[in-house]
Amino acid sequence: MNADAAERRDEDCVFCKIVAGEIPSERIHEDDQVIAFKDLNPQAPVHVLVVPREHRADVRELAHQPEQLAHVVAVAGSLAQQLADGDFRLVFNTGQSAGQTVFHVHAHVLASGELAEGEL
Ligand code: DGP
Repeated sequence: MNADAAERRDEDCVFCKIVAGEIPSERIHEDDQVIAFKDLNPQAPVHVLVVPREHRADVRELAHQPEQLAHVVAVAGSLAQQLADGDFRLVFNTGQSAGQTVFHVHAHVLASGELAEGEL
């Protein structure tokens, strides 16, 4: 874990534990700012969560770090290109009444999973 993520860790947060490797996940991307892994309960053929390493409750808090927010969107786009035809839905459930259940900001990347033209 990088130093910033360690500083911003919430001991009770399931996604902080996934970031730290203490809970297993099917990771498909990681870099110094974010990790991405398959959702436990997929709602589409491709359903990946892009999660900043640093603990922030929701996208309203992440908006104070615009570079990190832009990076989340860029990673979502490149995963949709890699895993589907490039088109995707990007969902940030924000707040309990909007369906947020894990209060560590994450972007749901939902896509059809169809291969891009020319692949296999
Ligand atoms: P939300 O409702 O927007 O807070 O979405 C939380 C998502 O996180 C939900 O679709 C299920 C997923 N999830 C919760 N716990 C785990 C876990 O331990 N592993 C994985 N891979 N996904 C999880």
